[in-house]
Amino acid sequence: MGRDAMKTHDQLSAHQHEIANLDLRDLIERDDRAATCTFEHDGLLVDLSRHLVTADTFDLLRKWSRERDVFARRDAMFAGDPINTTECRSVMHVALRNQSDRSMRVDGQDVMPAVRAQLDRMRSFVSTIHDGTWLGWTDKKINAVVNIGIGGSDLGPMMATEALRPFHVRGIRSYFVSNVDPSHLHDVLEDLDPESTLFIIASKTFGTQETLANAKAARRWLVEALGSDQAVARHFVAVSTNASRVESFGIDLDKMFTFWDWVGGRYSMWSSIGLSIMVAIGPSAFDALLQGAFEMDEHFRTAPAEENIPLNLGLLDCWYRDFWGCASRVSLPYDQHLRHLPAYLQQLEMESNGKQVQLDGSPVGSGTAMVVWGAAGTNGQHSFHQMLHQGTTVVPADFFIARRPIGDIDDGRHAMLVANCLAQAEVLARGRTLAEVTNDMRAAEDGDEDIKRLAPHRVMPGQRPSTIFAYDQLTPQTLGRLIAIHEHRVFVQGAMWNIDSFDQWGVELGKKVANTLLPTITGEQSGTGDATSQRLIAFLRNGRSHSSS
Ligand code: G6Q
Repeated sequence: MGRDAMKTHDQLSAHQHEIANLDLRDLIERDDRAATCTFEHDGLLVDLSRHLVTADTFDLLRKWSRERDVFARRDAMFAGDPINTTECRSVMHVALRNQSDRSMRVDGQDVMPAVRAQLDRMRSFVSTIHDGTWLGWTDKKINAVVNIGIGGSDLGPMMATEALRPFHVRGIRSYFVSNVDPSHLHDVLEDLDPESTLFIIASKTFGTQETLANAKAARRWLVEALGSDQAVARHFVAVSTNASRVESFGIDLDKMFTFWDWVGGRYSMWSSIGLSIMVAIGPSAFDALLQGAFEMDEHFRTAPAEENIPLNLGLLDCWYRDFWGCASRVSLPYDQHLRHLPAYLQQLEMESNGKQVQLDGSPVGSGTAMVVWGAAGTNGQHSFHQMLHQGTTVVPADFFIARRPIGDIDDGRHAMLVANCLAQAEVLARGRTLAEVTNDMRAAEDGDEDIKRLAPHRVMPGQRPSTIFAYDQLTPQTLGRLIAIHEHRVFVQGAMWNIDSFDQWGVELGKKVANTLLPTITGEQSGTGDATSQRLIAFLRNGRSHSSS
């Protein structure tokens, strides 16, 4: 860290000590709260009023971000510079949703013609599925699409497909198989008719063990049912960057949709990895998804620091991680369709920023990615929210809530959803003091003995920060905006910590070691793995006792 940044860091530390003594109840009532802590972008409200901050906090955090050159790094990303330094790659998922006529360059080459060409191929293919000109091997119309992929080739498409369920094209059901546990594919195939099922094999590398094993199993299932290898051509398409592996798997290249090494797996739902999303919602809704993301790219690229939503969100994350010691953040969509959002954000943030060294290889010297977790509300209220309210750890919370549900299905329950969402945020921030609990108990005519015994258990500490993301309806455009905000928020965190947010060496080592252990587990080889793995393999292969082996 440079000297200036160090000074600002010290100022922020001192400022944190001052803020720690302020009551969030008072902060919330301050007149400047709406001006300094709420951000609105075309119907999307990001409310940061319930954070442990003052206007000075934001000033200091933004100063710190100037010293860490966050906007310069952002500009380098948009310019196609190889900011993924450990893999020498550009980071250009923003090109995938560029709706302007600006060129986007990687190695001096405008990638927009290739991006648009792939999108056109996807649109034509999806239209043939929808209008029934693409038929299965026995000339049946396709009515089920199974995306086989894992990690970035699964979580984004699955989250978005589920989020946009009200926009699904009728007559096609979507399924996602990721786990190599045979039960996953088995349970999905159980309900499907091979004659009308299409598989999308989604893998950037086309070398991921789980995906290839599941794809082979799906192909066996299909060929056995339809009685011909040739059926594969009508029931399998691939999405990948690796044409030769796709071909050796047995999928013709005219059935392959491509993307590029400058698209990271967890940033790839906007590329042809989003084919399953497009099949589910149709090309124009997919365009709206891209449009929403593009709007946020433009906002992130051009909005001044004071108004920049991803910047301020990312800075707040660093504020809690670096100065309050918060190790986790909870994601609480009060929107059933966003129930997979926490898992998606978990990968986005933890895989991107779960790093320990800076770009030059030296230790970061502070905490990095928080543990991101969560579940849809109101369900979580009947479970882990207890810990959020009264546990000993402060967990900043993100709430997501729509102004109105999609379609004509409301009978007053949406108002309950809103009430619960706002109530949770309020209780987390305001808590319940001993005096308030005591008064309530007196009003309920509880005896002194009971009050003395029970009141401490009912006290809520409060002072627990949260963000509200409020939007009109969960449309494709809104989803695009929300996801792009989070991609850029994660970018800001990474820039502040000076780490490479776009590599994933931990994930890759895991893949490699699993491939090394496999032959010992199948019995083709022996002795791979460390002593503990070998004992466990003996137990798992033969049922021999762990200790006696
Ligand atoms: C994402 C990660 C990882 C990856 C999967 C699947 O950023 O690198 O989650 O997406 O391991 O990889 P393939 O798409 O290559 O099968």
